[in-house]
Amino acid sequence: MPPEAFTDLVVSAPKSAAAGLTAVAISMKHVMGNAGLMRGTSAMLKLNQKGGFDCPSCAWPDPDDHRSQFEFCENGAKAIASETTLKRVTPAFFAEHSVAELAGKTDFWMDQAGRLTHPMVLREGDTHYSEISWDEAFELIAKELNGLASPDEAVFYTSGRASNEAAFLYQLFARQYGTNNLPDCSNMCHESSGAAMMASVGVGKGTVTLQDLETAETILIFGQNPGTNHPRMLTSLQAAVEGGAVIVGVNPMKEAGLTGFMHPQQMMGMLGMATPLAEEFLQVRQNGDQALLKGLAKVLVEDGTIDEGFIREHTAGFEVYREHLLSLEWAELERVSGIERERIERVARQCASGERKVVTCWAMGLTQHKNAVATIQEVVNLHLLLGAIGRPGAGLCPVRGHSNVQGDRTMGVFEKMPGWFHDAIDREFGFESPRKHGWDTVAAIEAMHEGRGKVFYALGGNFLQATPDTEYTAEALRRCRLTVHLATKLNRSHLVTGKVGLILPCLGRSEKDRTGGKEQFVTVENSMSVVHQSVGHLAAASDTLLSEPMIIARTANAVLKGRSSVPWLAMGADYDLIRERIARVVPAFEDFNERVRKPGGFYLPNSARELAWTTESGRANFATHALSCLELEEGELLLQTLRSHDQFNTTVYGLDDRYRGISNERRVVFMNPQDMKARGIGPMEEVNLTSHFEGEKRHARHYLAVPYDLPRGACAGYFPELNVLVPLRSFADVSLTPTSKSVRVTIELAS
Ligand SMILES: Nc1nc2c(c(=O)[nH]1)N[C@H]1C(S)=C(S)[C@@H](COP(=O)(O)OP(=O)(O)OC[C@H]3O[C@@H](n4cnc5c(=O)[nH]c(N)nc54)[C@H](O)[C@@H]3O)O[C@H]1N2
Ligand SMILES: Nc1nc2c(c(=O)[nH]1)N[C@H]1C(S)=C(S)[C@@H](COP(=O)(O)OP(=O)(O)OC[C@H]3O[C@@H](n4cnc5c(=O)[nH]c(N)nc54)[C@H](O)[C@@H]3O)O[C@H]1N2
Ligand SMILES: [Mo]
Repeated sequence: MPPEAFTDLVVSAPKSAAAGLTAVAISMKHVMGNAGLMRGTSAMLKLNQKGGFDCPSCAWPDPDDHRSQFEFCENGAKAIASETTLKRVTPAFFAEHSVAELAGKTDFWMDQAGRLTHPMVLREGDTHYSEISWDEAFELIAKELNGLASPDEAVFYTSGRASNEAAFLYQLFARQYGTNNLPDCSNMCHESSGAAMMASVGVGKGTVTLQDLETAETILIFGQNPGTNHPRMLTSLQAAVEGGAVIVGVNPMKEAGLTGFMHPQQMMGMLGMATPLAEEFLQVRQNGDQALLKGLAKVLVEDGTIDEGFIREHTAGFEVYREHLLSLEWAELERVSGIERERIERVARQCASGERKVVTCWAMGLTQHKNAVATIQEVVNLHLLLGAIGRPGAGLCPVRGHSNVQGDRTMGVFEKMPGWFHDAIDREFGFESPRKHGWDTVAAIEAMHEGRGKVFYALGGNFLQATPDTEYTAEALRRCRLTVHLATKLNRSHLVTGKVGLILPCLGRSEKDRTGGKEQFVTVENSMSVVHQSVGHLAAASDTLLSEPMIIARTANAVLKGRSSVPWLAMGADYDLIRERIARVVPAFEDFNERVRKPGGFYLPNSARELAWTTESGRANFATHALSCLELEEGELLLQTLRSHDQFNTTVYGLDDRYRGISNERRVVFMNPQDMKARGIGPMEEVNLTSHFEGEKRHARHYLAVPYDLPRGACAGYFPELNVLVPLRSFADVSLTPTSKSVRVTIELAS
């Protein structure tokens, strides 16, 4: 596990606005520092442009028509800098550093080491990785996979950066090999949103476009930190504010990106003036959103400002929901949400004002709790009461994380795809895919720990660091016969291997892909269901790299030799052939090759947006759940694990969290000053954290306590380090998403 040394914390006042000139300076520093002047500039100018490549950072969409020359943000720049770095992790690097030595380095150090260049193997008993040829690597995988007693002993993980083409080939390979064990990062991310929305409105994706957001009258932002994680969203929020929208931020932390925004490309931003954003900021209690949402809905019902026509025509379950709302006590809603009735009434009346053009955005602050699905269904309930769905300027906006996490699902990366999808691939490829549901992330970890999962193959990501219960997951991976990682950069998952470990290095998004001797492009789907091209322009980091589709195709070809009629190698060498198959299997992808070549790509249809309800009831469902909130025991605090400004998930770009006033340290825990006082903890004093779950205790030692404006009982620290505290079996009802934002902890002074 990473070292526990401090790196010299400097704390200053948190910022009240995001972006501005500092952001421009910092983007340039990251890109130029890492990639060199020419490589860096040419990468940035192609970013998110038609004919350029899709930013490998977040999934926020690009404007349909008015792209500026700089369609990127500070954190996109950091992602590009990290990928286009001139440093290399070569066979010589691995000869110099043993695996044990590498495991003692920080995640930040590993990212700084540079790009992986050669396929590498760590054989049983070896202390160092050594080079292996591509052919030999594929043969090794084939031998292990074909030696398993059942295909269900293999696990195929996907991280959300994989292209549609790679994802489609990958799930096809796993299914023809014979398993649905396809866990993905979505299991830890927006699974709760998908599960909630599918049951309520029949689709698991957002129903709005950028245009809707920019023309909304009210925008509710729950549990999201756009200034850091979706900075380009701030441009749309600013446009909405200029059009008269009221923004309501709901968050236990006063995030800079919610309270103000300085646009770096505009003079006002240069001068350091912020456009005020959240007009109403509700500092909700940690996990208190469900109560707040019920309060908003109760006001609408009691005021009689609901859309009765919409409810009659489109919905089911209203009466039961109405009775439930009327039975709730205000005192209880105020206590659980931490927000006074008067403010809840004010926001509800804002939502009901004008043409009721309301957009609700949310991210991990809602999805990673035990009652996440119920809470998100409460968001949907609110929109159904207002009729605020499927109308211009109104709708649901789960803001996705990884740049193609939504597309990966569309392509069938899911442990439980519906029957029609299986029928379609069976018909297209002439085999019978398994129908038994596979393992999601949590189930896969348990299976590997118990010896039921024996081979682990990862299409990108950093499974060990991203998943809960780091020690337990590490042991699960060590018990495998083989672990395989398709990756661009070295990470900790590569250092905790099965008996044999393989690293297969691949091309990044920013790079020219000349697989099969021709210029290839890939496609992605953003958070608003636009499918478009991504074309890399830089020279490959190394001549030895293969593309993701080619690595998957060659894996499949080696494993399924003689057992498959799928033309793996031909598809791996020509992505048009993959897209032809996608067009025949995945709905709404007809003429994919032709349509995706049009600049800007195309929108996928969304039935809820069309007011067509593909639910069991054939209507949009009000979901009625009892009021719930995680109640703490005496002395406990509720810890959330979140992202700093200098990281992309488990990739750490730097040690600052600028907007929260933190410099040069990640080992911090943000606490309410009174909670600190009650424990005799002074500012910046060293503390130990213990998490509590069903009698089990987990520990994180040597953190510095930073007093912060948080509700009583809430505290916060950074993922991935604090994943050691997240219990594997603490997950959301229905979606099984780990409860990374609801960890019961006690904190005491380190002695
Ligand atoms: N630069 C950068 N961009 C990224 C990422 C990155 O790591 N770096 N990650 C990408 C990915 S995969 C994802 S999923 C997204 C994540 O984007 P976010 O969801 O914005 O990420 P988190 O840092 O987890 O922040 C969660 C927010 O929810 C708030 N919160 C926590 N608990 C609660 C609660 O109980 N109620 C409410 N209302 N709020 C709460 C936190 O205070 C914080 O503001 O970003 C994507 N974009
Ligand atoms: N405690 C806690 N845990 C969390 C979260 C949290 O908020 N709190 N958030 C969860 C969320 S929302 C998510 S999405 C997951 C993220 O989980 P993952 O997706 O598994 O993790 P990442 O850090 O995004 O993966 C980074 C690695 O991907 C590889 N990579 C980068 N680019 C490419 C590429 O183009 N191709 C390939 N093949 N590999 C590439 C690099 O080797 C890099 O080290 O973590 C989850 N875990
Ligand atoms: Mo995510």
